[in-house]
Amino acid sequence: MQIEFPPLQNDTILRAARGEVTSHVPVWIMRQAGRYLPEYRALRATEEFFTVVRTPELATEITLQPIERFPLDAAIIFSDILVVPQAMGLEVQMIKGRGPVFPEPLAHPDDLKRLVEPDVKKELGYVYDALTLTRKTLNGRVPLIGFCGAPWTLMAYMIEGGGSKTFSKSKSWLFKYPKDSHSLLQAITDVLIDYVIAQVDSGAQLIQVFDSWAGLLSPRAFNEFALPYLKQIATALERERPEVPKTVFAKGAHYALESLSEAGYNVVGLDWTMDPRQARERVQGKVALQGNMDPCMLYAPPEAIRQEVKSILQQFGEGGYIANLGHGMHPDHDPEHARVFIESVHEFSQKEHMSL
Ligand code: 1CP
Repeated sequence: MQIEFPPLQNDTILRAARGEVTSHVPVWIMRQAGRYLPEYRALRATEEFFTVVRTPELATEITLQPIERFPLDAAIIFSDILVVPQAMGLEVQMIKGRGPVFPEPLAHPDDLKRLVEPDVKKELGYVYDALTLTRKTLNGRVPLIGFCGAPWTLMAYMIEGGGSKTFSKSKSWLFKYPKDSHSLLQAITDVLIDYVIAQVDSGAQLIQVFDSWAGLLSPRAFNEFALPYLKQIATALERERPEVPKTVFAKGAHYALESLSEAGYNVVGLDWTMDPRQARERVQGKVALQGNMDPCMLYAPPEAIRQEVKSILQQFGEGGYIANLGHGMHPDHDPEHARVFIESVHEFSQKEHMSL
């Protein structure tokens, strides 16, 4: 049964994702809901991270916090990529000052037996409820983005047990146990496909896949262990829910830009290390681009941020462009500097400014 939602009043991000020229460049920020916002910290002072994620009213409230503050062109559902490993049977704790920790990560291929094939409708139902409530509460102001982690990035966390500098345990699996690695990646992909389709059915209007650790792989390893699974997700979404645009953000994967532009996604997200003009040339108009201001630029004075935004907009040029940072907000960023970023994207990209 299809859920009825209020009509959308601002669809610029959806049209830009399809490559169109829009009245202004749409903008959102990765991690726009989070620790740099005092209202987020206030709520987190009394509620555990995963309690917030699992309580639709709280997840909706936090998703809307940056929307209430800033003229953003999209909301992203407050959740985490690690809810999928949780649903597959691994415990994940959020430790203050350290981030996510798996007390019992996958240490050896024998441990794959510990994973369960989840009933995603049941195990991740709280995400769908949060999406539906958020979409209704947004009341058509801006589109709602759903997301998941990419198979390789999730595998890396499941083996590493948390964040890591080198991710050498998970990378060594690829080379020591290639067959088991493929089984794990396929098992994760199967879950993700059901998961993102159900996100669309619950209210997500664009899906972003985060391959945060793609940059750790060699081009050859990426082509064998990351790309085929990213393609499976895009292909399944295109077949099942073609109306919803798809974005892939493979951080650090410079070498893969051409193949990512042919992987079935509408938008490719860029980190700040890539040159916008060269990226445009390399993707040959096959996809829209998203990004890519260095998050550390937000520590600069407002006028420097404005100049950087102007330059980035000029380098990306018109149409098929979604402004964002090259990675997420940092907890010590000043929210007013995020405002300068967002407002100057709008100011400098209004039609009458484009010719200046
Ligand atoms: O203490 C806290 O309040 C937790 C901080 C936090 C937040 C705000 C975590 C823990 N996750 C989130 C929310 C989150 N995570 C969102 C919300 C929506 C938004 O963008 O506003 C999203 C999209 C994510 C996705 C996510 N989680 C990624 C992919 C994006 C990226 O940054 O590369 C990754 C890698 C994670 C894992 C994770 N969850 C949290 C942390 C601190 C981390 C990184 C751990 C590490 O590797 O060091």
